[in-house]
Parts: sequence; C-alpha cells; structure tokens
Amino acid sequence: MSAIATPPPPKVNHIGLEILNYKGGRTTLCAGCGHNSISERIVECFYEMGVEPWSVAKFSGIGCSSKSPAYFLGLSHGFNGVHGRMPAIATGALLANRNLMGLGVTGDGDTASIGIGQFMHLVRRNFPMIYVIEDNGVYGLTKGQFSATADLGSKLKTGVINDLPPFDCCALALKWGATFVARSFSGDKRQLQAIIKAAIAHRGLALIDVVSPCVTFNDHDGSTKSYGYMKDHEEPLHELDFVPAFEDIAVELPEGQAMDVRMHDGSLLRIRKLERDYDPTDRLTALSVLEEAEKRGEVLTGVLYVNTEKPTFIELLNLVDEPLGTLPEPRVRPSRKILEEAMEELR
Ligand SMILES: Cc1ncc(C[n+]2csc(CCOP(=O)(O)OP(=O)(O)O)c2C)c(N)n1
Ligand code: SF4
Ligand SMILES: [Mg+2]
Repeated sequence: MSAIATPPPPKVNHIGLEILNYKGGRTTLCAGCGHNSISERIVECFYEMGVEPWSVAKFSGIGCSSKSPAYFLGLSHGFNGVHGRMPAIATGALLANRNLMGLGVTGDGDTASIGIGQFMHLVRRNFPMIYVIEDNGVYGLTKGQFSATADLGSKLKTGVINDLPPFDCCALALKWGATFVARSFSGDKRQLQAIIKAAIAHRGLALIDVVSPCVTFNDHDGSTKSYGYMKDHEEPLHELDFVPAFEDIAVELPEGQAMDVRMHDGSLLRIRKLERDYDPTDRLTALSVLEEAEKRGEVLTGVLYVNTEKPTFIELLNLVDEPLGTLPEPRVRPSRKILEEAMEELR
C-alpha cells in the first residue's frame, strides 16, 4: 500500500503569513495594463517585508489606478475617495490613528490634474505615507484624454498633439519637501521592488512615480508613456538592492562600489553605481539631473532623493503616542477649568 504524500507546508514570511494573505480581489483592469504589475509588486513587497496587512490603510481617488487597491492587501483598511481628494482623506485617517501605515495609490490625473493642490500640501507637510502615482499620461478610465503629466509634443491615438508642458511630479515633490522621491517603470520588476521596500522602511512622505503604460489608450508610437518608449528611453540612475533589517546585513562592499543609505527601521538601501556617481541625499543634484534628462527625452529611474533627518508632519504636531481615535472621552474633552480660562482670554 503506497503512503499518501502530505503537501509541503505553505511558505510563510517572518511574521508567519502566506503570500495569499497579501492578495486582493481579481483585477478588472485591461490585460497588460501597467497598473496590474504595480499591484503585483505591492503584494510581493509587503509580504517579503513582513508588514502586518491589518496595520496598513490604503487610500485612492478615482481612476483605473485608483481602483487598483481592491486588487492587493485585501486584509488592510481601505478608503476610495472622490477624485483628487485622497490626500485630505489620508491625512484625517492617519492623524486619527498614527499607528497605521498609509499607502496611497493614485493616477497622474487624480494627482497632477484635479488633485494637484491637495498633493502639494501633502508634500509640503512631509506627511508620513507612501504615495504611488501610476503614471500613464492619460485619464485611462474616461477614455484616454491627456493628463497634466503628458509630455509636450506627445500624441494621442486620435492624432491630437499635446501642446502644454508636463508637471514632473518628482520635481514638484523634490522642490516642496518630500523626503523620499523615486521614479520607476512598471516593467522594471527588480528596481520597483527595491523602491517599494525602501518606501516601506521610510518615515516621511515617500513619493514613487511609476510610468505605467495604458495599453488601451496610450501605448502607441508618439506616446512617451508607452512600453516601447520606456524600452528605448529608460535611463536607470543606479542599481538598487534592499536589505531589510531582519536579514543579515553584515556584508560590506568595497569602497566606491556601492553607497548604503540606512533607512529609519535599520534596513539598508544599497545603491550600486552605474554610469555616473549619484548621491541621492543631494536634493539640488536630483532636481538638475531631472531637468537635464527631460531635455534629452530620457526617463531617469531610481531613487532620486532620500532624507532621513527631516521631521514628519505627525512629529511636528507633537501628538501623544496612542492613536487619537482610541483616546477615551475624559482625555480628549477639555476640563471646565480649561474652557473657562480660554473664554476668559477671549473677553
Ligand atoms: C470631480 C470629477 N471630475 C471628473 C471625473 C471623471 N474622471 C474619472 S477618472 C478621471 C481621470 C483618471 O485619470 P488617472 O488618475 O490618470 O487614472 P487612470 O485611469 O489613468 O489610471 C476623470 C477625469 C470624476 N470622476 N470626478
Ligand atoms: S484603460 Fe488603460 S489605464 Fe485603464 S485599465 Fe485599461 S489599460 Fe489600464
Ligand atoms: Mg492616468
């Protein structure tokens, strides 16, 4: 009689969860849409980093990209806001519970067109959350009109040419105060994984602008957000490795071969030199390399900037350690004496 083989136990991460625990619903986006690849990277990175899914709050606005939080981290909290208003909702929720990890996933239209004002204030506050822009240069959900990140001179399928200059969300984030700024491409699995993991380890606003082609409306010749254009014009600044704090990080590379940036949680972002020396802690250099690349029609990818020193908005507010939403009434209601003193000052 042959013994019945028992299946091997499922693979788990360092907090004992399977990758299944990090997945969401089945995607309803078009096959080949760049946003689907980004969802897959988010699942892998949160699993491999061992983040508790129930300690994450996902936020989005309106768009194909903003639908995508339904397709990852199904055990996390989530709020799908109105168009362009995701930052306000995330700010309120994360102020009410500072223990949650905020993950915003939105589009170039949601962020740079209707939502630009909200985005700028989030950046200016260095609000502690991860903010992913799934950037396809168009409003995919409403049939492919140009968004504010579409490059000057790029062409729609209908032949319409964009005659306005783009907002570069990375340049805006650098200028106004984000402390982690990266650009990647949905087709660059390895680089995007390292960037998302570093963003998880960062404390402050981590902006990741990911060129994410819309195969239905903006993947043709004449588009600068297509798979073909990215294949020919992506210019990685460096090669990235991420070593999480729970792994052995004793291996040191010889001087000059790599630069290590120590993240807030003790993990390392290891940056290996490619063609140029690039110091991602230098904000002005980041702004100037972006400007030069734009002139050459290149898309620079990698970690453009990291600053682990600047305080976050929540630190500046000097909040109590416990989530505000859990404080009992006697701790949030001012006493009669304090109210009377306040009234006295106003007399
Ligand atoms: C106030 C308001 N204005 C306009 C719309 C129509 N609308 C829905 S999604 C969208 C743009 C989405 O573009 P993007 O954020 O780039 O997402 P994508 O679909 O490209 O991923 C627009 C204009 C809306 N829903 N609400
Ligand atoms: S319309 Fe474009 S952005 Fe929307 S799901 Fe399809 S490919 Fe993606
Ligand atoms: Mg878009």
